Amino acid sequence: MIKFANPDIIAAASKDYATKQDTESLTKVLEAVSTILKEEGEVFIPVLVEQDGSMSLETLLNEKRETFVLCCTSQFQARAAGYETTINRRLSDYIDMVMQLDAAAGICVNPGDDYPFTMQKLMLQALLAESQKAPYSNGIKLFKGDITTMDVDCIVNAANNELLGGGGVDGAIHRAAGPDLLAECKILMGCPTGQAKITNGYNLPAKFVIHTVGPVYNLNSEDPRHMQERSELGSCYRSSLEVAKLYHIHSIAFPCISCGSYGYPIEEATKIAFIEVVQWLNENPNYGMQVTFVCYDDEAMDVYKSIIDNAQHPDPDAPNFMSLLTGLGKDLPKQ
Ligand code: AR6
Repeated sequence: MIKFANPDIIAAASKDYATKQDTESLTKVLEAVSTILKEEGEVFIPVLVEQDGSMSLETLLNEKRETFVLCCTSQFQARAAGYETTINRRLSDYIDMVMQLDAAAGICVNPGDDYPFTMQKLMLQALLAESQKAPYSNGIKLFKGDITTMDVDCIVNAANNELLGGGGVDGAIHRAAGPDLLAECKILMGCPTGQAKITNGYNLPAKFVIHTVGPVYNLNSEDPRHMQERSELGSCYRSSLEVAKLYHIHSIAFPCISCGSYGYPIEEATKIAFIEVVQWLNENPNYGMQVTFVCYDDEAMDVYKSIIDNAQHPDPDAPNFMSLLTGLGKDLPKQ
């Protein structure tokens, strides 16, 4: 079960602000609102249902007789304020709607609480604009070291079909995340090769882990181009990025999938990783995804660096994948 921020974090921060009344605690309330906006959290909006079935928003007036539209961070808060009938809307849609109401000066969050919090339209507009701009631009970085230490939204695990842990990077991730990760993996019922499934990150600095299953490199394959493995490995990168996007993830770190026990030659695997990632970034130019390729040792790092170097200084006789990368290369890091 993936946990998202609960809108009640706004209520907790308002309470703190009500007692302290300082800039730091005010900033925390605004950060909480911003988090809920970005995570597309929902609020409960008290409404008045007329006899003819039409609905109007519940409001209150402040001492300056300005009108504030009400919303609550939970059903409990709505009831505490005496409102039985509520509708659920994403906080961002609700603020959008309030911005269109000329008569409204702003919103009042949790009017029945001991610590209601009001926000004028100007502040709402700023928060909305901030939440709508991509937190990152698209980009690719290299990092040498242990993926479990990375402070990113999500790390990718090179797992096996059972998703029940293993050696290599899989073992390292399970050790660092703690036993809750295995417990969550058990309910996922495995994962087909080339696909990806997401869990929480538990004790890891990363909030999420995306588990993908790379192909085992078949040395005895009758296909000298290993097309099946290529396509499955490419699919690992693509599926992981798609799952990440679904969960509003904006920074993701990949290990060298299949390049350990599964035996994929690192030069080939690295080309596929770059092609898939650069293509995905170009298909999602405004999403804002920071991708880090994590190399555990110098050998892997040298291979990744040489790909970037070749893409930026293309050899006229370069193989096809290089020209593809060169054409797409605006997201590659500067050497
Ligand atoms: N951080 C970053 N990269 C690492 C780390 C780490 N802590 N540890 C190893 N690597 P592998 P596979 C690199 O074998 O080939 C597992 O048992 C490593 O140097 O972990 O996809 C699973 O359960 C290599 O470059 O994954 C599966 O059964 C890369 O991670 C099977 O192995 C991948 O090596 C999957 O094999």
